Amino acid sequence: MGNSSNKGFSTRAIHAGGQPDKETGAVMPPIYQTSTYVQSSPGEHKGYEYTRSHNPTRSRLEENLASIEQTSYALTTASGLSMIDLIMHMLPAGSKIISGDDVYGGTYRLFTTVFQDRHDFTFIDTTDLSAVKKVLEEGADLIWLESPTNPTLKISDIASIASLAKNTNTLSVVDNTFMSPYFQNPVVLGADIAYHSLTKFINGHSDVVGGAIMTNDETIYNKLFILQNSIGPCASPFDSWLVLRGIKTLGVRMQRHAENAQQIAEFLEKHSRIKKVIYPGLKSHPQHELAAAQMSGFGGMITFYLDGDIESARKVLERVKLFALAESLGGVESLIEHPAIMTHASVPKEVRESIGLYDNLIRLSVGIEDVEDLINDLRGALQ
Ligand code: P1T
Repeated sequence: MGNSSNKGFSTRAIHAGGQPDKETGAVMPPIYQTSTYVQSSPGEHKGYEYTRSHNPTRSRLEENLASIEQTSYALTTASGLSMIDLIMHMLPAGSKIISGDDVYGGTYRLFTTVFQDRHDFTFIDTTDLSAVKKVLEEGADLIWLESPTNPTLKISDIASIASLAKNTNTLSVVDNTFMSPYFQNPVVLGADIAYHSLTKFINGHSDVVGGAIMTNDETIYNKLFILQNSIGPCASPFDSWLVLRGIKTLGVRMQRHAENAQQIAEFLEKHSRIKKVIYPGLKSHPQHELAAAQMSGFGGMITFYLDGDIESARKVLERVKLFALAESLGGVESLIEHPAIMTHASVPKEVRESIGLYDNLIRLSVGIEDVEDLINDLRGALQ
């Protein structure tokens, strides 16, 4: 990282891991698109043997990610879910895992299908501190928080939960995908691991699928590195390079995502066809004060309930022109989606409805286009 560790966020985002190439002076890092590395004698090499274990482009990305999340270590994988897979493999069989009850549908599916026979999962509302305290005191090996949650944007008190977890020897992991390291730093707040789907805001251009963890704990990093190398879901050199490039504009992108989302949330809150808008930056959000305290901005995600049924929701989703009807989030372009049919279809209907994920719920990933155009698009679709 050179001397950028004491610098501001965007300076670190642009420079960490970005030292000019020693051989050529290239200002942008080379894409080391190689699977293997020559050895001068068996076992004698320059630190690189095989790209599943190490790759210089990926090392630069990991150096950068640790810097922007303010941790000592970062490790990447080829998708967000494959990183969760490594974390679940890191725990001994029979571990007790507490998870927020409103997590990304794919995370829920991984917990309740692939790992349901290996570990013991309990899903709770992690916004309820006394409920969290109770389950932690009963004994747990890991607590998995998403804050804000996907898609109902519930905010959990990261510092308090991390401190309760420390007292009970429970590992705390925070899925920080929705905020990105620009607006929230879970490890600085006391959590053991910050987790990200790099696919979203960090890369920011909807052209890579990737995952990462950042931590100060060397033992956790080493265990996950061994699993990454043994199981093999490594991020490719080209994807690593694209994410490294995307991160350079993370600060300005997040500011614009949040400014646009605030205006759109306020527009929707006044609209007669909308029953309820959920956005952490609205005073009406149940954890608005907590959000303002632990995040430095409110992000680009908005969820709203239409005053209508699934058919009215379908019409809105079909009528938008600028918002693309698509899964995923966090790119520069605005996306709209229907969680019950799309991203959270793997969550059973009764579980979905118990957490407020009804058929009239629509999720927006607000991009960085001109906000007037986005508002006009929504106004037209809601007419
Ligand atoms: O898609 P992948 O990179 O494997 O990341 C999974 C993931 C993890 N955590 C959160 C909070 C996520 O939102 C996701 C992926 N989410 C979507 C694809 C979505 O549209 O919600």
